[in-house]
Amino acid sequence: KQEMLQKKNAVLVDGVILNGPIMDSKAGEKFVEEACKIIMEEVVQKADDVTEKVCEWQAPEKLKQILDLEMRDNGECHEKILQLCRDVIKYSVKTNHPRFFNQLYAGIDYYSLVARFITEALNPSVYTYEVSPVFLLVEEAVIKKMIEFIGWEEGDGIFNPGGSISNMYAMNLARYRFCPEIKEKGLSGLPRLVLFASEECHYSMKKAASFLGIGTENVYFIKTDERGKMIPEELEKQVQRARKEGSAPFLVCATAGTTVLGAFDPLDKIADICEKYGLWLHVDASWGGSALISRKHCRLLHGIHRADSVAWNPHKMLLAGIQCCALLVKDNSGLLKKCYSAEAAYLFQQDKFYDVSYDTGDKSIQCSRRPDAFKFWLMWKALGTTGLEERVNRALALARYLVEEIKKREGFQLLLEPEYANVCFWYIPPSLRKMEDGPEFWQKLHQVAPIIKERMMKKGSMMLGYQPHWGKVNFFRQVIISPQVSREDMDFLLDEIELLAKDL
Ligand code: ABU
Repeated sequence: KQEMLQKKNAVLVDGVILNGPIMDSKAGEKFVEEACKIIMEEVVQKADDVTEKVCEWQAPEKLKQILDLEMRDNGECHEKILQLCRDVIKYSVKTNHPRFFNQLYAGIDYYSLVARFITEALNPSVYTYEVSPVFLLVEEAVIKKMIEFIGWEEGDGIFNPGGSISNMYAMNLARYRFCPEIKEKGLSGLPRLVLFASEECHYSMKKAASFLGIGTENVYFIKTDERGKMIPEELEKQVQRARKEGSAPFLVCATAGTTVLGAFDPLDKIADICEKYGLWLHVDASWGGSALISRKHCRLLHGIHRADSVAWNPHKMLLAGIQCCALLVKDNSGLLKKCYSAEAAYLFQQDKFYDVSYDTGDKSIQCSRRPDAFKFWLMWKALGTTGLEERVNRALALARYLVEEIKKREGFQLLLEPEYANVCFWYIPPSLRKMEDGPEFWQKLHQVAPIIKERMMKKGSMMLGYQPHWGKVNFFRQVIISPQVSREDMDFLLDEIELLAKDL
């Protein structure tokens, strides 16, 4: 400050020197360089190393102490901050580890990772062409290609922060088509709107119905068959019931790849019913949409071209990096924009010097929006469609391998033959194997998966999820996604469960 004051042109306002920047760019650049080195060594280079731990479990109170979470009046030196970065990495779950099977995402894709580094560094917001020329064109190109895979001749779309948001967009869009005056007039005067989704649908349907003022009681859940698929005859019965009640059915949400069982609803038959009753058909293909890329497995989504909207998350099976979620809409007459636009004059001026149809941000309910399509685009450019297809085919082949191994091993019991990459099974430990089938057996089995899960996390050897589901006691859900995963990891998974549960 003294140095600056001695310079003859120092300008002070309210005691603040305004000459020159207040950031030390050189020190900042060095910090970024060193932090990138840590990211390379501790995250990227360890991503395929099975000798590393998947997680370094600590109870919350202990982790709070380790991390020194308090933010103080004075900043701390770079050395300390770099150590914090190392600690953050150490105690975070390594979702890119070949033995992370816990969620519907896993693994590392190097191209999408670099795309994320680029966008983090550039810090764009995707609303107008003037601030995001590249990312807007990329989004348009990606949406066009996804639409081709759905089988529509034309369409529209927008990337959103999560499949739940895409589902909410679709619900609101369907309602807007049903009663366009809602945008200005609001909810008063509307009939009781009813939508339909299967019992196995994602919980975002309830959230969206609640958030949009439709009400969770007006989501009619449709019975599923033993494989978790919506039963079309049950759907038709419920549509007729809603009509008899004097309410207004407007939307069917089918699921392509349910969260727990990985089931695909029969889209063609559901589309027949939607056509018959004039209902919007939305397909939540957040998880299963990526099967469209595979010539071998795209039949799972047979009939999807008849949908009015589709939610598809390339961050799941295709590893595009969280979050990468598109809502795709068959309508190409501007419905999306009509429904969502608010025409802010400070962003979407109509007298700009370029073609303002590229200012697509007003199709979104967001203002600031991340360039999520870019990571998918860079990865797609690098791998080609055949590279993406290979990923899907391999993940599903590994799932088949695991299923066959489960069938061979004593103590493992498959819940059902999977259609996709969710392999659901019970592990029956030695002490329960001779027990008679009955309430006591199931009550005891219910306690097994949580114990094994605790042990695997405390050891850090792997992570997979468990849950009870529709009257079925806790079972494991193994999800296979990452191209870093191999047959050996499938064998390890089964061996490790046996090892962790040998005294149970
Ligand atoms: N949107 C569903 C994600 C939850 C899961 O990974 O199971």
